[in-house]
Formats: sequence, C-alpha cells, structure tokens
Amino acid sequence: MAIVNTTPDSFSDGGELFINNQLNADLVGKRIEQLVADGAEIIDIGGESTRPGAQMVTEQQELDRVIPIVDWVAQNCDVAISVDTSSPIVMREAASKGAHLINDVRALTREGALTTAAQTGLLVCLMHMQGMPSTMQASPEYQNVVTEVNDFLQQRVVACLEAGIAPSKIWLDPGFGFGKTLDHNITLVKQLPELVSLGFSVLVGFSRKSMIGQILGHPVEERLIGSLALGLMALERGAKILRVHDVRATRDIIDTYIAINS
Ligand code: YH5
Repeated sequence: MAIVNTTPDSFSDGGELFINNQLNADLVGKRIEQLVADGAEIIDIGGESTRPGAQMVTEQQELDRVIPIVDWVAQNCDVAISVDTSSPIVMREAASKGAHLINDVRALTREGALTTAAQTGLLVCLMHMQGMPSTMQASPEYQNVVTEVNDFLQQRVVACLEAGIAPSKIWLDPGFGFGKTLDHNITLVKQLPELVSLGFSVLVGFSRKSMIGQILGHPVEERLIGSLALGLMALERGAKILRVHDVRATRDIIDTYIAINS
C-alpha cells in the first residue's frame, strides 16, 4: 500500500505534491503512476494529517483534496484505491468514485461512520489509536499494550459485523506510533502473531515513523532501511499489507519474502 499524502504540512513526505501551497494535479498524477509502476497494489489517499500535533482539517477541505484524486486513479490506473478518512461524507463520495477500501485511523468510531462504511460495501481497515492525534504522544499508558490493542480491535470487529460488514472485508492494524511509546511499538511488533491469530488480514504502517528515529537516531529522510527491516519482520509475523512511502524497495522485500515462503 503506497501512501499519497495530500496535506501540505506532511512531515515525512513534505508537501512534495504542492506548488505555491496548491495541490498540483499533474504532480499527483505523475507520483501515483510512478507508485504503480514501482509495484504498489493499493494507493492510500489521505487528506487529513494525523501525525502527532497536526492541525484539524475541515470535511470540505478533505473532500476537495481526496475525491478528485480517487476519481482520477479510478479512471487512469489499474490499482486498488484506499481512502484514508474518518469522515462518513468522504467515505460515501470516495465509494461513488470507485474506491475499494476505507482506511480509518479512528476505526469507524465517528458518528455515522460505521453505518456509512457498511452501506458502501467496501473493505475496511480498522486501526487502533490511544487518544487523539493532537495529544496522543503526550503520555501513552497501557497496563498491557497487546491485550488492550487487540481487545479494542476485536470490539470494533464485533461492531462491524453487527453493522453488516462481512468478516472477509475487515482488516486490522495495531496503529504504530498512534498513542504509543517506543517500548509499546516494539512489544506490538514482537507479539504481532497474537493480532494475526484473530483471523483477519493485518496491515502495518511503520514507514519513516519516529519509532525508527528512536531506534536508529536517524532523521526522517534516513529511515528507509529501518522501515524495510520492520516491514520484513512484520511479514514474518503474519502481516499481509505494508503501508509505505518507498514502494520500489518494499516491493523487493515482499517479492523476496514470497520467493522463500512459497
Ligand atoms: C498506519 O500506521 N499511519 S498517517 C509520522 C511519520 C511518518 C509517517 C515521520 N495512517 C497509518 O504515516 N493508516 C497513518 O513521521 C495510517 N496505519 C493506517 N492504517 C502517519 C504516518 C506517519 C507519521
């Protein structure tokens, strides 16, 4: 899964799709064509920055950023489309333009999100987060991070099933860096098989995140190798989808992993 961030303040892929503070359709199109050529199977399009301390975005801003790109990818690329949103309106509009997956870092907890997601019939990725993006890294605390994350996701699965979403359409994600210390993130990697054992496809997102900065002491532009190492460890522990910035290198990791495990 390739990340396409349409927020100008993105810290990890620093507004490269913008000219004069305006999202540029040509740049976005070229970027996505490159991601597909590099071997991406899913394009994850997001219009809200959820990195620690990021600004809130209005629903209209999110629609304006995300929907034209979903529409363009559906018309021009042979790739699955994921929309990174918590907003029912964005979910509905994206579905009408041809999206395949709703990637919600709030696990469909917003008012109306669960019923809307069910109505679209799309795949859903449920992610765990402690707190809200603005404050989540202030002082994350758990009695037992693995059971708390997995129990939360299991509860959201039950809510999805009750709303009429088929189990085959549900993916789970422990939410690396979302209200978690380095210790919490490391424990979640080590014990990923417990989440995998719930029986759903597991997606992980480590790409360039600060847990790699904390392990290696590297700035964001030097975190590729750490991202790949974590990705391979997650595959070994049963993860099925890697959400990444660096598609070509990740494609090589996955293809090598598959060659040994088939
Ligand atoms: C995720 O894990 N993450 S947005 C801070 C960084 C680098 C990257 C430099 N959406 C996830 O990618 N959706 C995001 O520091 C996500 N899983 C799912 N399902 C944060 C992000 C990032 C933040």
